[in-house]
Amino acid sequence: MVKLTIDNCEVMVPEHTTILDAAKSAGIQIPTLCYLRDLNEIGGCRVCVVEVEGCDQLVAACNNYVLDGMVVHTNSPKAREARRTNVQLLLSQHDSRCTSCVRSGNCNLQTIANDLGIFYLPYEQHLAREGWDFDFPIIRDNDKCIKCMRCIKVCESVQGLGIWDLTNRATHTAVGTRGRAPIGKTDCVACGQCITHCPTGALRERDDTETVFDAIADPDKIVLVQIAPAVRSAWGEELGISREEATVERLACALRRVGFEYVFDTDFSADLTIMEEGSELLERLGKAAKGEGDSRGWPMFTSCCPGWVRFVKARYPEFVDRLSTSKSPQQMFGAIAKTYYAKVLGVEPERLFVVSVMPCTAKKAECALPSMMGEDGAPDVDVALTVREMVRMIRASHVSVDTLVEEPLDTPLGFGTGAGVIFGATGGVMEAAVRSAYYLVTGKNPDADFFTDVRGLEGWKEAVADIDGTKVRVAVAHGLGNAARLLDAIRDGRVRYDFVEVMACPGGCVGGGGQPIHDGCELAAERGQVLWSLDAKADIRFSHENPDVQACYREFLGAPLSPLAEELLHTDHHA
Ligand code: HC1
Ligand code: SF4
Repeated sequence: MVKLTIDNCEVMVPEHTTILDAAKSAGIQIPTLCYLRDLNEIGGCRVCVVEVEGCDQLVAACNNYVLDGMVVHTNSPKAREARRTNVQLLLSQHDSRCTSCVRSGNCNLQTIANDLGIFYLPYEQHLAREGWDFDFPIIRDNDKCIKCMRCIKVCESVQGLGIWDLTNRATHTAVGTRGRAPIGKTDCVACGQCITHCPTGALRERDDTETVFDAIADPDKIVLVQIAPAVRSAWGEELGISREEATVERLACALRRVGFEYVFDTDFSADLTIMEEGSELLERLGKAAKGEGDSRGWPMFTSCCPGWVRFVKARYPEFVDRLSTSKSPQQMFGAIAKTYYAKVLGVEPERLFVVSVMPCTAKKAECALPSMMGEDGAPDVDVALTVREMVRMIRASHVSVDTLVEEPLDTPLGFGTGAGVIFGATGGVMEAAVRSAYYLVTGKNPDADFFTDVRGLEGWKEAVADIDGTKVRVAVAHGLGNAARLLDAIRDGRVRYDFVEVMACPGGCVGGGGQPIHDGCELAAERGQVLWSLDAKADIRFSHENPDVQACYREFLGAPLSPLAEELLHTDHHA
């Protein structure tokens, strides 16, 4: 152990503890901007500088370690003055019009500047004034970039993509796409991880809220909204509602007050996805067992995460054929809404305007794919909103959250099973699929918890699911860096699997790039627990037992993989 003094407090911490963590253990919160634990510990922003007795220079607390007998002052005049100057210099290259910034009120730079009493900017401002493709789901505004490098690091180290890089030199240093390519021409998969790891408003999603408000105001349109599984784990965070209170039924109430006519659940179509994807897997395994050829190759990969699908197309095109042809639950919902549900309502499909609320930014790109349009050329899903956009709409609609009550979702697309809920956490799609595969093979249900081997946050998990004697080799990865390692191992013949689930974001959709932002905090594990416990409490925990899914097959689709199901619920990833 090391004994030191920080701001007149005696502190005992293990060796190799940073000054930042040592201070934290004594209840002293040193401000940081660029720091991200284990990811970005470069000491670049110089906001965490502290004075150490005996040292001529101030030191960064985030990447300097404690020494026995050290005496640290985190808020001495010298440290405070340097911190203030450093923040003022950052602001000299920062568009500080906070009122028109999406991160106003949730910006670490804003908070630190305020706490330091910076109420005027002494240095002349130089802004970048760069252009951007505002149609892309990820928007970069370099006037707000403080060059903390977090986006570079998360994209490179966690997602293995390396889209961002430093551009220019000296005072003109900026962050942009590597080689300054237009963002749409890079391999960016639009996962949004750079957004949720940005400390300011330099990165944000394309805002589609006005399009939705316009649709709601249009008397000719019937506006439906679907709520993705992982949204229920996090939507209350920005609104100050506890996890217990922030139920999907309360969210239904909020969305109706915003003006949505029907509120449905993507869990419904997650169950539908299991029926289609599970049947596809079993059909392919059956053919393989009979020795019938299959040119697509193994394993079969899940295809519900659009960031992952874009990643395969961009970086591993030889594996595109191995993606399940099943559309994602978001897209299946839209396709069913504009056909089956239009019939239930007895209205022309053109009148339906389908919105989805997703924990994801890549869903915006997915719903715009040419392969995700109906026969008439209209999109299955008209607009995909992130949770952050949805929260802005709730606020803009003057909904007072303490008056929200639990309201049932609409039927028949508003019911999902426990298996549908866990889609939002890494391993959940696999677990849901194995539960129903067991039934489809044997005609009887296993215990709902018979296969839990791929739960947990390890980056790459593998297991063998025993389906009544048939061994199915499965793997689960989350975070595209982990996915790349897994794909390389498959390509090199080091591992062999039958079925693989990949989610682009760490933790799965609960850690999605469209979720509420809490600077420097990873909440995927906590949010995932919400979904696992909703599943444990659910009355129905098997996708094939979803009565609304059963009715949809009985009344409309026929059976999984029927010609109509193929037409509406499957896609060609090459298209
Ligand atoms: Fe997801 Fe999915 S789980 S991809 O993370 O398969 O976004 O929540 O909606 O479509 O169901 C996201 C979540 C989501 C789809 C489902
Ligand atoms: Fe990288 Fe994802 Fe950001 Fe694109 S959206 S730059 S892939 S982190």
